[in-house]
Amino acid sequence: LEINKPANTANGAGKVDLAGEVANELKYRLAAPKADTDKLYQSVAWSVHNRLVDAFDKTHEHWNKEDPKHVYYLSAEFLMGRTLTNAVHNMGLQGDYAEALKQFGQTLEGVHGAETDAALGNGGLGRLAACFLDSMATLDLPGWGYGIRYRYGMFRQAIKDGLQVELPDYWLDNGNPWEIRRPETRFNVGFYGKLEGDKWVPGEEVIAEAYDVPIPGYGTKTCSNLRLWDALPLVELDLDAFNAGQYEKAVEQKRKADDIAAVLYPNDATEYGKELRLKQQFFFVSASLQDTIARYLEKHSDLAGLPEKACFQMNDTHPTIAVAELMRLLIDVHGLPYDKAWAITTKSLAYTNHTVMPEALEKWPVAVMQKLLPRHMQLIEQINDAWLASVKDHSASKGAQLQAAKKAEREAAAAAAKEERAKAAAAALEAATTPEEKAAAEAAAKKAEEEAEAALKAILEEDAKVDYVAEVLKSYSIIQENQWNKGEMLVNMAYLAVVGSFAVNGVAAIHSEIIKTDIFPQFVELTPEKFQNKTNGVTLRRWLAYCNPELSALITEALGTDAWVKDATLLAGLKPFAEDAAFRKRWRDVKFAKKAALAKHIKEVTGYEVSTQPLFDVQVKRIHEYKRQFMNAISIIYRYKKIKEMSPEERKKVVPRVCIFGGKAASAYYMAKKIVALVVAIAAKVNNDPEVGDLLKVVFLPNYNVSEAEVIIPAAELSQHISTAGTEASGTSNMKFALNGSFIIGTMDGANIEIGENTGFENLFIFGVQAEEINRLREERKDFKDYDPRWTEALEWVKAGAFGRADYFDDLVASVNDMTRGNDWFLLANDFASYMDAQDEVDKLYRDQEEWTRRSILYTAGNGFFSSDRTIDQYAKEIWSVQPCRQA
Ligand code: DL6
Repeated sequence: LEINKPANTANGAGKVDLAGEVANELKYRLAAPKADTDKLYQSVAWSVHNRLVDAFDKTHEHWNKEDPKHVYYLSAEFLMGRTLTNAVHNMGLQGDYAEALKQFGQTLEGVHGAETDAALGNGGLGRLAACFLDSMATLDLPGWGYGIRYRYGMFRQAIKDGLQVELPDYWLDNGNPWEIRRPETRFNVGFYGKLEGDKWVPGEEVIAEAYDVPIPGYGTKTCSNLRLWDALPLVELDLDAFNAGQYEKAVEQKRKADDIAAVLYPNDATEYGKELRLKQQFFFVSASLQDTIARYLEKHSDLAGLPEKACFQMNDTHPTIAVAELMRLLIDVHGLPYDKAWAITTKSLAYTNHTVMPEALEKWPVAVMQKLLPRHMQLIEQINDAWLASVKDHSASKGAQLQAAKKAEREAAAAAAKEERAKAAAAALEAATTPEEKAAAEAAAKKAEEEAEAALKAILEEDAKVDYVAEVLKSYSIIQENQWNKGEMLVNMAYLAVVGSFAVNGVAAIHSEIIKTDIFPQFVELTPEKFQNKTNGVTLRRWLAYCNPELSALITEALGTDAWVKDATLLAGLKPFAEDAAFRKRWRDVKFAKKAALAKHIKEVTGYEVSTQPLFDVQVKRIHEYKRQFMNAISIIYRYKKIKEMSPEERKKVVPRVCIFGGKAASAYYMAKKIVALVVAIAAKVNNDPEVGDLLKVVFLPNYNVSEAEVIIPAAELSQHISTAGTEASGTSNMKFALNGSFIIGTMDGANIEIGENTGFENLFIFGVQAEEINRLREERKDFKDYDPRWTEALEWVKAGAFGRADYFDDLVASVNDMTRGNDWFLLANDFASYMDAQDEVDKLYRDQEEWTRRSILYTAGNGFFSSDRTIDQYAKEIWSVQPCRQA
């Protein structure tokens, strides 16, 4: 059975008895006594696995023969979600498997839910990596992902007694049909130890063992690879120690290896957690680089040619130790001189920045680095020295310029002050009526002049002592002092990445500008050509075609082709249909069906019953103060309070809403956990208030993940992307919602701006201040007390304990409402009034369902630009120089 030549077409008719194959899997692999949904899912999955292996082998045979340049996407996160539906559809085999399943009285949709998500990621960054893999394969680009096979994912979120609890995510419990273990592909990775000159003798070693996850492209034979590493001990059981009764010591190596591949982002609140995180990063980077070099050397002998065959894209700072590790491998293992190694490294590495949040721009203490990776620290120092030497002249002239500019600025200020004084002295002289008064005025003026001159002289002398050249040079240094802990030196991993890469990119137009002006301005000055923008995108396969088959069918019917699944620009052809009342009715019917499916899901998961009539208003994303779920929660509290105060007549005018939240709070993130608790508490109160009924319901859906998103996004009518302007690098769920016809209420931040440009800003509910105003506002707000009364009223209610746990919520409220305890850094109070006004506009438009639907269609029609196929095509052409390599 060939992919994209399904058996039920003339091409491949009857080649494989799929039902028989499924039955074989059931009997021989699973030894299942009966075909329940779970076992049937597994059998189908194993059968699809066979197809994937075929496609994988053929693709790699072809690539092996052609030897094209590859891109290697190094990422600590891959948020893959479920595979079955995606794989079967991408390979064009859905008809065949549906047919096969009929013989078991089942459907593909029926077994789909039995699969556990592969949730090896935290949020947008990991899901982006997964979308990129889908697009690379679809575009036939030779490319692999590289990451870690976390045995317990990140964590499974549950709500217990109104609070988030974190549970292990046992996603591998039933085996994993989507991976191929490669015991023959193993590399040793060392840590700790000592340096003997330049020679590193690691004190601890683990084995990295490869698992391949085939990635089928859509509408192509290409099936690429995500290679994930598991960590194994060199010695699983130390028998001598065991026999000596030292049981813990006997399994110590195994325990240490287990820790490395256990969970994503172990809580780094402790020293051990921090070190483990760096250990994980180095572990997968080292294994991946060793692996690619080994494969390169199977065909080539001179490593100088590596950049013509391999490009490593570093996904955020997590894999940036690659700069030092590639140098180490080239110098220590392959015997290259430093300069040659540096030339290869800087031609092979590229870096994507995904955040401006200081806490997420990793900086490792030199002491930790020295202990865990002494050779790498030595190399980073060498890289830094060479780098600083190369910018010395530039720093000297920039320092001198700065010094001269400072002097000129001081002198200009002094001259202006002198002029003012002269005016004041003239006025005083004129006002003086007696000779004594005149003399006193002249003396005062003279004295003021002398004092001002002395002050200027003192300032200029102080300025002259400042070593501007050294300051400028310091701003370029990869190794910097910790500004919060004087004396501690840190390795700035983003700077290391910028210095070690040939390209640096942001992920949305505004973000790419902000990183140039605020994060890396000094580097931009030197090499402006290195800095690029690559606006994110999402795969339309998973995020429209497969998660919303009903809307897909309608789109295909309207456009007369399903080619939009691969060429998203074709969606623009939907625009005229927005004017067609009959089409609008069908569009609404689809949305209604998806809302009904979500309502059913909400009932199953939370027990809450929600009507399908109200506006479905959604905010799903990682819980973070900058994303401002708290502001949304406060607006809901206000809405609730007002509904309660209304007369029955007034209530008739209310636009009913179901407000849906989802998202995980990082386990050590204190405030984020309180935000989750507040939303859960609001839900408990509002949903049980008979006075409010269907006018307002609030839902927190626990354990937000890819599969949850696939149910939520198609049902959304309004989605919230309300980060403080300048803080959300891009956002990618905004693209998924828009493509599914959901309106956006949001700030001028991240990709919202480009979505506005594509959809027409008149169709978005934009509010809040602009990114350029943020710094000034943060300064001004130091004594800000002029809160919007709606804000104060709602917050007072929380403080008064209307939602219980008043003490527990106290510091959450204080963080935005009490300048002595928090400074409302993310400007919630500031943006609240315009947010509420935008919400009123939403209600107004929702009352006009025809107009609402018309614009909803324009969202889908307008946003084909946000296909990850477009993004990946740009990366391939403008950064990677990787060409498609397609089988005939
Ligand atoms: O680029 C993918 C994704 C963006 O869409 C989000 O806006 C951004 O927050 C996320 N970045 C990260 C990095 N860490 N932090 N914070 O997850 O990347």
